[in-house]
Amino acid sequence: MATSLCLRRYNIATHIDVYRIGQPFHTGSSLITPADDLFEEIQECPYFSIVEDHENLLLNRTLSDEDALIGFGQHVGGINKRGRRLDLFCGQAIPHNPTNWRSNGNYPFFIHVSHGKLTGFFFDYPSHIEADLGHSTGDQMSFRVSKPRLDLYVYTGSSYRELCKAHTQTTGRSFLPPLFAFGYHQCRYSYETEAEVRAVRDGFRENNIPLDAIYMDIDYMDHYKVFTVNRDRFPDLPKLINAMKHDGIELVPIIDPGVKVESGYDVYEQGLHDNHFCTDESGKPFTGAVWPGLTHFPDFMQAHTRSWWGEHYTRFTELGIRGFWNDMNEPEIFYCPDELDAVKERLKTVDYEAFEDRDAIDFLQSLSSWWQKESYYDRFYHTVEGTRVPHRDVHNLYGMMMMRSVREALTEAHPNERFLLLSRASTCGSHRYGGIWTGDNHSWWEHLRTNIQMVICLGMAGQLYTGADIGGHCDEPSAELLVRWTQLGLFFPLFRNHTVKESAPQEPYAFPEREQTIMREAIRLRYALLPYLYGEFMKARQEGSPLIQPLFFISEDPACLAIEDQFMVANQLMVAPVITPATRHRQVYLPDQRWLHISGTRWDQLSATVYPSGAHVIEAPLDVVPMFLRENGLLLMTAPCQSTASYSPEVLHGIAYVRDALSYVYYEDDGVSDLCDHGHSARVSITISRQDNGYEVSASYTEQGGYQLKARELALKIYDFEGNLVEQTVVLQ
Ligand code: MIG
Repeated sequence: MATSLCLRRYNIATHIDVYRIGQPFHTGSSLITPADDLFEEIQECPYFSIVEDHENLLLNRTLSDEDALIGFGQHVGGINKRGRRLDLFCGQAIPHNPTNWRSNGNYPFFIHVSHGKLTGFFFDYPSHIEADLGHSTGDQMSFRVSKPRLDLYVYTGSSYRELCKAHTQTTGRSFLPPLFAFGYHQCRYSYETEAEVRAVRDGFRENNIPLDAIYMDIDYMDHYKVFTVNRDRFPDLPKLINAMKHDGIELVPIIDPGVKVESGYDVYEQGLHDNHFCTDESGKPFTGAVWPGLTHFPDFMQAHTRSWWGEHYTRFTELGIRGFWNDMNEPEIFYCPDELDAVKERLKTVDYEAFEDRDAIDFLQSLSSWWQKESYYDRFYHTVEGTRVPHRDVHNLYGMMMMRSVREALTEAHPNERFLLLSRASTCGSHRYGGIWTGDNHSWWEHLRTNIQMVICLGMAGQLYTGADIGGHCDEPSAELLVRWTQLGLFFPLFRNHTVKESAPQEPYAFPEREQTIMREAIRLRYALLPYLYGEFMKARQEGSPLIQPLFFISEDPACLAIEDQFMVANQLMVAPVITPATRHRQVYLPDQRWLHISGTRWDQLSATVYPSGAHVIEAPLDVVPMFLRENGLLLMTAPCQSTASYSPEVLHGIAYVRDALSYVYYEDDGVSDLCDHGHSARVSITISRQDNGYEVSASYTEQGGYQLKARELALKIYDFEGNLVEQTVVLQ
């Protein structure tokens, strides 16, 4: 082991230090990467022992028995990943199994909890990190970084929220999603024709199930050529887009980065002509194969390529499209043509008579080795400011740079407008450009729990707009599983049902009356919760703190550290979803205080019961998702609409649980423009305090930048500490 390390430190702010090793690549994940000359050389890092091991860097730290390691974004392995191994290298990660150490997205941010002390770490590093979180040796965590250069951010503070804020101070705030992004979305691989898309619209509208978006998967394209539309299947896309908009539904097309090699195809020809593609060893465009067959991959590390690529999206936005999902951008590569050719050649020489031979059997077994080889990542290069950079060295940035390209182009083409951008691959900092879906999960009950854990850890890393494929991507859910998953998904920003090719229909209306009714009410509950959910998302975004939080964010009760199947939606509402089959009860842990248990199917017929702190078993019939409102908490709802296009929360229905006094700030903006970032929004400050003979309620609002508050009235159900109800209405004037 060599120890020629150059280790330096710079103190960015009281609670943020950066430790720099060698000359790190400027990833763009961090917005505050300090210049080299600010750093002072030091001998040791107080947090890790750091050694160079061949080409790698090894960072080790001893753990005490009860230390927790919390975070790491969407990797499988719980909220507390102590005892796990992770491979931080963006990759297609099917299935989301406990021993699948890869993930589509990479978030090397975590919080080390040790004897009540919290320290946050962010490895600003664009390639492979192997994290051993006490897996091989129970009392050691270690990180093996593939090159000896790195910026390690260290955050200190006394609360989880402070550390998360420090991380968003470093990596930026979430992008601004449009209001329609908070509606219910329906997807499948694929609605293949215009007629199918219309049928989905009809299915939702005829069954009175709210819907805001229908996704178009790869079959809408002409031979999977990116930025084309198959005219046989979608003869008049502009007309379809308008018809859907008329019904309050946005169409969201998929975009894959691979560009089909086909002479005469404009995207391919332009890419060749202007050197937009990643290059191989010899400097020619690198060829891999994905859905369209042979493809080249845009070099998103180049600024001119980013603006070229992003501009193509305006082909759709000019027709009214307001959202895109960007897939396959780890990038996923099925194969390289020479490997397939080699297999074909060998097949010609096979002596079929000799198939009993061990050799022949080995050969047959080796036949799939050409598929998705990791070594394909060693075959191409990016150009970064005139220098050739091996893809592997910047691998984890590909998805983020693709998103950056789209976001920047759309901001330029449509200043002030909001777009929903989703990505499959991502890393720290990606959230500035768009949100993510958590990749190809399965219709397994286990993935409900995984869904909660992923969304929580992503939010901690700043990635607020997330959700899993509801119902599961691979396989088919039972009616019960889909019901429970819909009841869970309704609390997460991306609320999207999606399934794989050739699976059974997974739209809620494809299920029997009983389950369909429950799902309709669950989706309506989501729309009813929009005043709370949307407002809290925007507040979380402004503060740079998570929206969906584990219980230990709001309670110091040490037992909360072990609870991974209950969560807070902002600071007022706790949810304890049912995540196991044939279950009609749920164990719930209520920390610190009394909670108001809210239960029911219809949003406007919720019952409320007071529970003391502690462990409880509560009833959770199939049509109920257990919710709890904290002491002095307020939950605002409004009558659900069929689409956010007609969202107008004039009457805010509040459930309040008042011990002595509560204060809450409700937030509203136009949902479509970025004017809210320039003060165009309204806030209502609500206080409710207990008096000898009832409550004193005050609600005063401020409108800024010319925005006019939609809310006109507050209709409150106020529960006292014992659960007695008083109704009170306040006009906002
Ligand atoms: O290799 O476009 O995660 O949501 O339906 C599969 C087809 C490619 C993976 C995405 C999934 C999408 C599917 N895609």
